[in-house]
Amino acid sequence: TYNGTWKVDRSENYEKFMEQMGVNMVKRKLAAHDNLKIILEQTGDKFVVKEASTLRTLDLEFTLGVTFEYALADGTMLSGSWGMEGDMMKGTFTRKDNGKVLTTTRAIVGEELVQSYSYDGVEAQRFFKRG
Ligand code: MYR
Repeated sequence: TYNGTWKVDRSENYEKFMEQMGVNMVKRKLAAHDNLKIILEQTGDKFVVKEASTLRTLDLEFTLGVTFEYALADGTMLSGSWGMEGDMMKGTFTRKDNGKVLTTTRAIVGEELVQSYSYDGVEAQRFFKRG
């Protein structure tokens, strides 16, 4: 189950990923140490997400397979949805400003939640531990 509180422990290639996304250096440096905490609560197909970091706090809801809008911390708007592939969450989102696609997955690996990100040929991962 994805339910629970997840705190980021470490990231791989996240700064390169943000650079590809067009995030400027100052914001990348801040975001690299954002202490991101995600609280996930799944009921059937519906997820409630509470996101808290040094950058912002945000509450949202989505239903698997249903398109919703999501604003990144720098205001970039995405539109897309999450689905399930086996036990893995797979999200496909499109940037509203340039039409490019960002794909992301969430999987439980051992004790960790691993989120992967892919955009324009660059991939990154963030690893979360239960908090
Ligand atoms: C959620 O389930 O947490 C809400 C939807 C997430 C959409 C995809 C998030 C991608 C975040 C990428 C960070 C990029 C920083 C430039």
